[in-house]
Amino acid sequence: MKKDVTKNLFTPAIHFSFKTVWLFAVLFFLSTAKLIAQDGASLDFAGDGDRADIGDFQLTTAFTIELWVQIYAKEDFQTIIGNKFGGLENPGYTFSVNGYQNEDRKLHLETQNFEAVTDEAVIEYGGWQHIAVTTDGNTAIFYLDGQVLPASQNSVSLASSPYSTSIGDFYHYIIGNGSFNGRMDELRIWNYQRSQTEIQEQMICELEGTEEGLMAYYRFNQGIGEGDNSSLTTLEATVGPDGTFAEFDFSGDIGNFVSDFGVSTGVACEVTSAVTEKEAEQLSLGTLTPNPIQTGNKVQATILSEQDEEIQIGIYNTAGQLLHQQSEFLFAGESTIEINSDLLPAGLCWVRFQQGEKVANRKLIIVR
Ligand SMILES: [Ca+2]
Ligand SMILES: [Ca+2]
Repeated sequence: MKKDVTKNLFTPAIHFSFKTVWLFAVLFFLSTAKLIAQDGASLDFAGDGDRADIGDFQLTTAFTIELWVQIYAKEDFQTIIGNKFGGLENPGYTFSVNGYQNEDRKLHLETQNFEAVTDEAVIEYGGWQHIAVTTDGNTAIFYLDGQVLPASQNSVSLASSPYSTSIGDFYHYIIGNGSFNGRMDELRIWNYQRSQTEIQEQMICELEGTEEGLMAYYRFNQGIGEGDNSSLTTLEATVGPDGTFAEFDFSGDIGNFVSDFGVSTGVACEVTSAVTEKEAEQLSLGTLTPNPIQTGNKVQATILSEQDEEIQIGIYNTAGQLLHQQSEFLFAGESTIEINSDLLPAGLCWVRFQQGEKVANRKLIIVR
Protein backbone atom coordinates (compact mmCIF):
# COMPACT_ATOMS: atom_id res chain seq x y z
CA MET A 1 0.00 0.00 0.00
CA LYS A 2 2.76 2.37 0.98
CA LYS A 3 4.70 1.40 -2.07
CA ASP A 4 1.74 2.19 -4.30
CA VAL A 5 1.27 5.59 -2.77
CA THR A 6 4.95 6.43 -3.34
CA LYS A 7 4.67 5.33 -6.92
CA ASN A 8 1.59 7.44 -7.43
CA LEU A 9 3.29 10.45 -5.98
CA PHE A 10 6.52 9.82 -7.82
CA THR A 11 5.18 9.10 -11.29
CA PRO A 12 3.35 12.40 -11.80
CA ALA A 13 6.43 14.21 -10.53
CA ILE A 14 8.62 12.55 -13.17
CA HIS A 15 5.99 13.18 -15.82
CA PHE A 16 5.81 16.85 -14.85
CA SER A 17 9.57 17.11 -14.87
CA PHE A 18 9.86 15.75 -18.43
CA LYS A 19 7.06 18.01 -19.52
CA THR A 20 8.86 20.97 -17.99
CA VAL A 21 12.13 20.10 -19.69
CA TRP A 22 10.31 19.65 -22.99
CA LEU A 23 8.48 22.95 -22.53
CA PHE A 24 11.76 24.76 -21.81
CA ALA A 25 13.38 23.14 -24.84
CA VAL A 26 10.53 24.34 -27.06
CA LEU A 27 10.60 27.82 -25.55
CA PHE A 28 14.36 27.98 -25.98
CA PHE A 29 14.08 26.90 -29.61
CA LEU A 30 11.37 29.46 -30.28
CA SER A 31 13.28 32.27 -28.61
CA THR A 32 16.46 31.33 -30.52
CA ALA A 33 14.53 31.13 -33.79
CA LYS A 34 13.04 34.51 -33.07
CA LEU A 35 16.47 35.97 -32.35
CA ILE A 36 17.89 34.57 -35.59
CA ALA A 37 14.89 35.47 -37.77
CA GLN A 38 15.10 38.93 -39.25
CA ASP A 39 12.30 41.20 -40.31
CA GLY A 40 11.49 41.38 -44.01
CA ALA A 41 13.13 44.48 -45.49
CA SER A 42 12.59 44.12 -49.24
CA LEU A 43 10.50 41.98 -51.58
CA ASP A 44 11.83 39.31 -53.94
CA PHE A 45 9.78 38.66 -57.11
CA ALA A 46 10.34 35.22 -58.66
CA GLY A 47 9.69 36.41 -62.23
CA ASP A 48 6.81 33.99 -62.75
CA GLY A 49 3.91 36.38 -62.27
CA ASP A 50 4.60 37.48 -58.67
CA ARG A 51 2.85 40.82 -58.34
CA ALA A 52 0.83 43.17 -56.18
CA ASP A 53 -2.28 44.75 -57.68
CA ILE A 54 -2.88 48.29 -56.41
CA GLY A 55 -6.09 48.94 -58.36
CA ASP A 56 -6.87 52.09 -60.32
CA PHE A 57 -3.69 54.17 -60.14
CA GLN A 58 -3.37 56.63 -63.01
CA LEU A 59 -0.37 58.75 -63.95
CA THR A 60 -1.62 61.24 -66.51
CA THR A 61 0.49 64.30 -65.70
CA ALA A 62 4.07 64.89 -64.52
CA PHE A 63 5.40 62.19 -62.17
CA THR A 64 8.43 60.47 -60.67
CA ILE A 65 8.87 56.74 -60.00
CA GLU A 66 11.92 55.74 -57.97
CA LEU A 67 13.09 52.65 -56.10
CA TRP A 68 15.99 50.34 -55.30
CA VAL A 69 16.27 47.19 -57.41
CA GLN A 70 18.39 44.11 -57.71
CA ILE A 71 18.02 41.90 -60.79
CA TYR A 72 19.56 38.55 -61.68
CA ALA A 73 19.00 37.68 -65.32
CA LYS A 74 18.10 38.96 -68.78
CA GLU A 75 14.34 38.87 -69.31
CA ASP A 76 12.11 40.44 -71.97
CA PHE A 77 10.48 43.11 -69.84
CA GLN A 78 10.79 43.23 -66.09
CA THR A 79 7.89 45.37 -65.00
CA ILE A 80 8.35 47.51 -61.92
CA ILE A 81 4.94 49.13 -62.12
CA GLY A 82 2.36 49.62 -64.85
CA ASN A 83 -1.27 49.61 -65.94
CA LYS A 84 -0.75 49.32 -69.68
CA PHE A 85 -2.30 46.51 -71.67
CA GLY A 86 0.14 44.84 -74.11
CA GLY A 87 0.32 46.73 -77.42
CA LEU A 88 2.07 50.08 -77.89
CA GLU A 89 -1.13 51.84 -79.00
CA ASN A 90 -2.86 51.25 -75.64
CA PRO A 91 -3.06 54.07 -73.04
CA GLY A 92 -1.39 53.96 -69.64
CA TYR A 93 2.21 53.54 -68.48
CA THR A 94 4.69 50.76 -67.73
CA PHE A 95 8.09 51.33 -66.16
CA SER A 96 10.37 48.33 -66.64
CA VAL A 97 13.84 46.95 -67.21
CA ASN A 98 13.99 46.12 -70.91
CA GLY A 99 15.90 43.04 -72.08
CA TYR A 100 13.68 42.33 -75.07
CA GLN A 101 15.46 40.50 -77.92
CA ASN A 102 18.70 42.43 -78.54
CA GLU A 103 18.01 44.92 -75.75
CA ASP A 104 19.70 44.45 -72.40
CA ARG A 105 19.05 45.96 -68.95
CA LYS A 106 17.81 49.32 -70.25
CA LEU A 107 15.37 51.44 -68.28
CA HIS A 108 12.14 51.73 -70.22
CA LEU A 109 8.98 53.81 -69.87
CA GLU A 110 6.23 52.72 -72.24
CA THR A 111 3.27 55.08 -72.72
CA GLN A 112 0.64 55.39 -75.44
CA ASN A 113 2.47 55.04 -78.79
CA PHE A 114 5.84 55.99 -77.24
CA GLU A 115 8.75 54.16 -75.71
CA ALA A 116 11.28 56.17 -73.73
CA VAL A 117 14.41 54.11 -73.15
CA THR A 118 18.01 54.56 -72.00
CA ASP A 119 20.69 54.34 -74.69
CA GLU A 120 22.80 51.78 -72.83
CA ALA A 121 22.42 48.73 -70.60
CA VAL A 122 22.56 50.29 -67.17
CA ILE A 123 21.83 47.79 -64.42
CA GLU A 124 24.42 45.38 -63.08
CA TYR A 125 23.33 41.91 -62.05
CA GLY A 126 23.17 40.99 -58.40
CA GLY A 127 23.64 44.24 -56.50
CA TRP A 128 21.32 46.93 -55.21
CA GLN A 129 20.99 49.99 -57.43
CA HIS A 130 18.71 52.99 -57.27
CA ILE A 131 16.73 53.76 -60.42
CA ALA A 132 14.29 56.53 -61.23
CA VAL A 133 12.25 57.92 -64.09
CA THR A 134 10.84 61.43 -64.03
CA THR A 135 8.66 63.19 -66.59
CA ASP A 136 7.02 66.56 -67.09
CA GLY A 137 4.39 64.72 -69.14
CA ASN A 138 6.25 65.16 -72.46
CA THR A 139 9.75 63.76 -72.06
CA ALA A 140 11.35 61.33 -69.63
CA ILE A 141 14.61 61.55 -67.68
CA PHE A 142 16.15 58.35 -66.30
CA TYR A 143 18.53 58.09 -63.33
CA LEU A 144 20.84 55.40 -62.00
CA ASP A 145 22.16 55.94 -58.46
CA GLY A 146 21.23 59.61 -58.77
CA GLN A 147 23.04 60.20 -62.09
CA VAL A 148 21.20 61.15 -65.30
CA LEU A 149 21.36 58.48 -68.01
CA PRO A 150 21.57 59.27 -71.73
CA ALA A 151 18.24 58.57 -73.43
CA SER A 152 17.95 59.89 -76.98
CA GLN A 153 14.52 58.25 -77.27
CA ASN A 154 12.57 59.97 -74.49
CA SER A 155 9.06 60.97 -75.66
CA VAL A 156 6.10 60.37 -73.37
CA SER A 157 2.34 60.51 -73.98
CA LEU A 158 0.21 60.07 -70.89
CA ALA A 159 -3.39 58.93 -70.95
CA SER A 160 -5.69 57.15 -68.53
CA SER A 161 -5.81 53.33 -68.71
CA PRO A 162 -8.98 51.29 -68.08
CA TYR A 163 -6.88 48.58 -66.39
CA SER A 164 -5.68 48.20 -62.84
CA THR A 165 -2.06 48.78 -61.87
CA SER A 166 0.40 46.01 -60.98
CA ILE A 167 3.70 46.19 -59.15
CA GLY A 168 5.96 43.47 -60.59
CA ASP A 169 4.07 42.42 -63.72
CA PHE A 170 2.90 43.77 -67.06
CA TYR A 171 -0.88 43.86 -67.01
CA HIS A 172 -2.43 40.81 -68.71
CA TYR A 173 0.81 39.96 -70.48
CA ILE A 174 1.93 36.37 -71.03
CA ILE A 175 3.06 35.24 -67.59
CA GLY A 176 6.83 35.39 -67.35
CA ASN A 177 7.16 37.84 -70.25
CA GLY A 178 6.57 40.95 -68.22
CA SER A 179 7.35 39.75 -64.72
CA PHE A 180 9.95 41.29 -62.49
CA ASN A 181 12.70 38.84 -61.54
CA GLY A 182 14.59 40.36 -58.64
CA ARG A 183 14.17 42.50 -55.56
CA MET A 184 12.54 45.84 -54.90
CA ASP A 185 12.85 48.23 -51.99
CA GLU A 186 11.61 51.78 -51.24
CA LEU A 187 9.25 52.23 -54.18
CA ARG A 188 7.97 55.80 -54.33
CA ILE A 189 5.68 57.51 -56.78
CA TRP A 190 5.42 61.30 -56.77
CA ASN A 191 2.92 63.56 -58.52
CA TYR A 192 5.60 65.87 -59.94
CA GLN A 193 8.92 65.71 -61.75
CA ARG A 194 11.56 65.54 -59.04
CA SER A 195 14.92 67.23 -59.48
CA GLN A 196 18.24 65.37 -59.45
CA THR A 197 19.09 66.94 -56.08
CA GLU A 198 15.81 65.78 -54.58
CA ILE A 199 16.42 62.25 -55.84
CA GLN A 200 20.00 62.17 -54.54
CA GLU A 201 19.13 63.58 -51.14
CA GLN A 202 16.42 61.09 -50.26
CA MET A 203 17.39 57.90 -52.06
CA ILE A 204 19.50 56.54 -49.21
CA CYS A 205 16.98 56.79 -46.42
CA GLU A 206 13.37 56.03 -45.57
CA LEU A 207 10.84 58.83 -46.00
CA GLU A 208 8.56 60.11 -43.28
CA GLY A 209 5.51 59.51 -45.47
CA THR A 210 4.33 63.10 -45.01
CA GLU A 211 6.41 64.54 -47.88
CA GLU A 212 4.51 66.78 -50.28
CA GLY A 213 3.64 65.21 -53.62
CA LEU A 214 4.11 61.62 -52.45
CA MET A 215 1.29 59.63 -54.11
CA ALA A 216 2.36 56.11 -53.16
CA TYR A 217 5.15 54.71 -51.00
CA TYR A 218 6.09 51.07 -50.35
CA ARG A 219 8.87 50.21 -47.89
CA PHE A 220 8.49 46.42 -48.25
CA ASN A 221 9.25 46.02 -44.52
CA GLN A 222 6.86 43.13 -43.92
CA GLY A 223 6.88 39.59 -42.65
CA ILE A 224 9.96 37.58 -41.68
CA GLY A 225 12.92 37.69 -44.02
CA GLU A 226 13.13 34.35 -45.92
CA GLY A 227 10.50 32.99 -43.50
CA ASP A 228 7.04 31.52 -43.87
CA ASN A 229 4.96 34.53 -44.91
CA SER A 230 2.19 32.52 -46.54
CA SER A 231 -0.44 34.28 -44.42
CA LEU A 232 0.32 37.64 -46.06
CA THR A 233 -2.21 38.82 -48.63
CA THR A 234 -1.65 42.58 -48.68
CA LEU A 235 1.26 44.76 -49.68
CA GLU A 236 1.21 47.54 -47.10
CA ALA A 237 1.48 51.07 -48.42
CA THR A 238 2.91 53.78 -46.17
CA VAL A 239 1.20 56.21 -48.55
CA GLY A 240 -1.30 55.40 -51.31
CA PRO A 241 -3.16 52.19 -52.10
CA ASP A 242 -2.32 48.84 -50.51
CA GLY A 243 -1.67 46.01 -52.96
CA THR A 244 -3.19 42.55 -53.29
CA PHE A 245 -0.54 39.85 -53.64
CA ALA A 246 -0.71 37.23 -56.39
CA GLU A 247 1.50 34.25 -57.25
CA PHE A 248 4.08 34.70 -54.45
CA ASP A 249 5.34 31.49 -52.79
CA PHE A 250 6.21 33.40 -49.61
CA SER A 251 8.79 30.89 -48.41
CA GLY A 252 12.57 30.80 -48.80
CA ASP A 253 14.50 33.56 -50.53
CA ILE A 254 12.72 33.59 -53.92
CA GLY A 255 9.27 35.12 -54.26
CA ASN A 256 9.18 36.27 -50.65
CA PHE A 257 10.03 39.05 -48.23
CA VAL A 258 13.76 38.94 -47.54
CA SER A 259 16.03 40.50 -44.92
CA ASP A 260 18.30 41.96 -47.62
CA PHE A 261 17.58 45.63 -48.38
CA GLY A 262 18.30 48.64 -50.57
CA VAL A 263 17.78 51.09 -47.71
CA SER A 264 18.27 50.17 -44.04
CA THR A 265 15.03 49.89 -42.13
CA GLY A 266 14.74 52.77 -39.68
CA VAL A 267 17.29 55.06 -41.35
CA ALA A 268 15.09 58.10 -41.78
CA CYS A 269 15.72 61.04 -44.08
CA GLU A 270 16.37 64.29 -42.31
CA VAL A 271 13.14 65.98 -41.42
CA THR A 272 12.82 68.77 -43.93
CA SER A 273 9.23 69.71 -43.20
CA ALA A 274 8.46 71.31 -39.86
CA VAL A 275 7.50 68.39 -37.64
CA THR A 276 7.96 70.00 -34.24
CA GLU A 277 7.08 66.92 -32.26
CA LYS A 278 9.78 64.95 -34.08
CA GLU A 279 12.27 67.77 -33.68
CA ALA A 280 11.72 67.73 -29.93
CA GLU A 281 12.91 64.13 -29.99
CA GLN A 282 16.08 64.92 -31.89
CA LEU A 283 19.51 64.99 -30.32
CA SER A 284 21.16 68.31 -29.79
CA LEU A 285 23.99 67.74 -32.23
CA GLY A 286 26.23 70.23 -34.02
CA THR A 287 27.39 69.95 -37.63
CA LEU A 288 30.07 67.47 -38.61
CA THR A 289 33.39 69.20 -39.24
CA PRO A 290 35.18 69.12 -41.53
CA ASN A 291 32.64 67.99 -44.11
CA PRO A 292 33.64 67.01 -46.80
CA ILE A 293 36.56 65.29 -45.11
CA GLN A 294 39.68 63.75 -46.57
CA THR A 295 40.13 60.12 -45.69
CA GLY A 296 42.46 59.56 -42.76
CA ASN A 297 41.28 62.63 -40.87
CA LYS A 298 38.93 62.81 -37.95
CA VAL A 299 35.43 64.21 -38.10
CA GLN A 300 34.22 66.05 -35.03
CA ALA A 301 30.78 66.88 -33.77
CA THR A 302 29.68 68.46 -30.52
CA ILE A 303 26.73 67.05 -28.70
CA LEU A 304 24.74 68.20 -25.70
CA SER A 305 23.79 65.27 -23.49
CA GLU A 306 21.06 65.73 -20.90
CA GLN A 307 22.39 62.93 -18.73
CA ASP A 308 25.24 60.45 -18.40
CA GLU A 309 24.34 58.03 -21.17
CA GLU A 310 25.94 56.01 -23.96
CA ILE A 311 25.49 57.13 -27.56
CA GLN A 312 25.48 54.76 -30.55
CA ILE A 313 26.96 55.95 -33.83
CA GLY A 314 26.39 54.09 -37.10
CA ILE A 315 27.78 55.01 -40.52
CA TYR A 316 25.89 53.77 -43.58
CA ASN A 317 26.77 53.83 -47.27
CA THR A 318 24.38 54.96 -50.00
CA ALA A 319 23.04 51.42 -50.25
CA GLY A 320 22.06 51.67 -46.59
CA GLN A 321 24.62 49.10 -45.46
CA LEU A 322 26.30 49.58 -42.11
CA LEU A 323 30.01 50.38 -42.62
CA HIS A 324 31.09 51.32 -39.16
CA GLN A 325 29.67 51.35 -35.69
CA GLN A 326 30.93 52.81 -32.45
CA SER A 327 29.54 53.72 -29.08
CA GLU A 328 30.76 56.37 -26.67
CA PHE A 329 29.87 57.06 -23.07
CA LEU A 330 28.86 60.68 -22.63
CA PHE A 331 28.69 62.61 -19.39
CA ALA A 332 25.90 65.15 -19.02
CA GLY A 333 26.81 68.40 -20.73
CA GLU A 334 28.63 69.19 -23.94
CA SER A 335 31.00 66.61 -25.42
CA THR A 336 32.96 66.37 -28.64
CA ILE A 337 32.76 63.09 -30.53
CA GLU A 338 35.45 62.02 -32.97
CA ILE A 339 34.93 59.62 -35.86
CA ASN A 340 37.92 58.30 -37.73
CA SER A 341 37.30 58.24 -41.48
CA ASP A 342 40.25 55.87 -42.13
CA LEU A 343 38.19 52.79 -42.80
CA LEU A 344 35.44 54.48 -44.77
CA PRO A 345 35.21 54.49 -48.56
CA ALA A 346 35.14 57.73 -50.55
CA GLY A 347 31.69 59.04 -51.33
CA LEU A 348 28.52 59.98 -49.55
CA CYS A 349 27.81 58.42 -46.17
CA TRP A 350 25.01 58.73 -43.71
CA VAL A 351 25.91 59.07 -40.02
CA ARG A 352 23.26 58.13 -37.50
CA PHE A 353 23.53 59.12 -33.83
CA GLN A 354 21.23 57.55 -31.29
CA GLN A 355 21.04 58.18 -27.57
CA GLY A 356 18.06 56.50 -25.92
CA GLU A 357 15.00 57.51 -27.94
CA LYS A 358 16.71 60.49 -29.52
CA VAL A 359 18.15 60.32 -32.99
CA ALA A 360 20.02 62.64 -35.34
CA ASN A 361 21.24 61.94 -38.88
CA ARG A 362 23.98 63.75 -40.74
CA LYS A 363 25.36 63.40 -44.24
CA LEU A 364 29.13 63.03 -44.52
CA ILE A 365 31.15 63.30 -47.71
CA ILE A 366 34.52 61.54 -47.78
CA VAL A 367 37.11 62.44 -50.42
CA ARG A 368 40.49 60.89 -51.18
CA1 LIG B 1 12.65 48.33 -46.97
CA1 LIG C 1 5.55 32.72 -57.96
